[in-house]
Amino acid sequence: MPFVLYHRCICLAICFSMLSEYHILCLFFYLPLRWRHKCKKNAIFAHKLYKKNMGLFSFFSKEKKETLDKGLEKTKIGFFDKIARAVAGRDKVDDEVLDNLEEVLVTSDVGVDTTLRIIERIEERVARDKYVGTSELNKILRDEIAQLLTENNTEDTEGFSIPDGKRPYVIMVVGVNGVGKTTTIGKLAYQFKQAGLNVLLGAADTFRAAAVEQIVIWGERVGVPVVKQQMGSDPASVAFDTLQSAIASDADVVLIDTAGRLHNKKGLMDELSKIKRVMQKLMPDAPHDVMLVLDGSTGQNAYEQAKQFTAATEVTSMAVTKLDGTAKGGVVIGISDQFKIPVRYIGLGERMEDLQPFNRVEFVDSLFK
Ligand SMILES: Nc1nc2c(ncn2[C@@H]2O[C@H](COP(=O)(O)OP(=O)(O)OP(=O)(O)O)[C@@H](O)[C@H]2O)c(=O)[nH]1
Ligand SMILES: [Mg+2]
Repeated sequence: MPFVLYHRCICLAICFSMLSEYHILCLFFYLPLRWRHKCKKNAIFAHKLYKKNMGLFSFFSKEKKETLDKGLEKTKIGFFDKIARAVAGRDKVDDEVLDNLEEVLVTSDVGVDTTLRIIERIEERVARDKYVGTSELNKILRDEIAQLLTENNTEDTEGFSIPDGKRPYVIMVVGVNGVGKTTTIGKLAYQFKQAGLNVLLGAADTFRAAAVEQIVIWGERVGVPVVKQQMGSDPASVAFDTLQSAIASDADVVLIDTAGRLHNKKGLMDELSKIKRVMQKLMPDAPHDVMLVLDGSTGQNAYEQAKQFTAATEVTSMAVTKLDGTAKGGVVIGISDQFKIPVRYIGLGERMEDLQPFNRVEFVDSLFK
């Protein structure tokens, strides 16, 4: 044993032999106290960290809310203008006000069926409460629309998580030309990446050279790899390559871009089936989500597209884009009410941050704020 160590051991033994029972008792209590103090310090640190993160979280949700409010501004202005005109000079919600309100909802692209359901609910409420003043109409409308939408059996999803055993999770994005498919893919890739997921994009719109370029630019912007082939190559082959590469690289999510197509073009609709079949050779349950993108600024057209596209091919979710810059945002209410397929996302601008999970209560709140 080296001398220094030997010396220290001797000193420690002497010190210990000099300790009274009192000292040993103190040590016995002091150590746990010190340990508690350390734990407490850790707890304070953890609390501070939590508060800091909550601060960050509320900052993000505040920013999200602002984007939603701003994106729905035009719809809101148009809607309230019409409501103000519908109730002008009247104190009480009566048959005439309800007739006017029906017209307001239909002309705000809410859709006839959903409008009738909303009016029916308000009629019931007016009959129940006997006297309903027009000043309360906005609040009642907000309540009834929110209630109507949340009665649907699909749940709002805040964020995204990969279901068990579905990794890589494959989302194939479909829709007619120019509705915002590629842009939505870019925004989704951004969101997934922010959430810490490994994302891979497949440039299966091989119809135009610019389409491949566009998704490559999104990939660079977001920092996500893109699998591509030359323009004119088989989209199914690109999808196959993408999924193969995702499996090999242990990716979490795959987003497949497809060319815009009309529901009645049989050849093009068959191409979608082929893309699915080919991917299923690698992963029998792929694609896990077929997302239909609809351009909200086309109002009732978007609704018709949803009807026709969902009848022509299997669609499992929807995204409604371009709600900013349009007064036709009410269409989301009709689509969300009328279709069993959930609206998962809404597009509120061209920036990568401008896509939000569709939360029905938040949407209606923002509309009536
Ligand atoms: N203001 C606004 N513009 C959007 C939104 N989403 C997409 N766009 C714009 O809509 C245009 C068409 O978007 P794309 O993503 O190219 O549409 P696409 O469906 O991929 O088009 P094709 O591939 O030609 O069928 C682009 O100029 C986008 O910037 C949105 O939420 N708000
Ligand atoms: Mg595109």
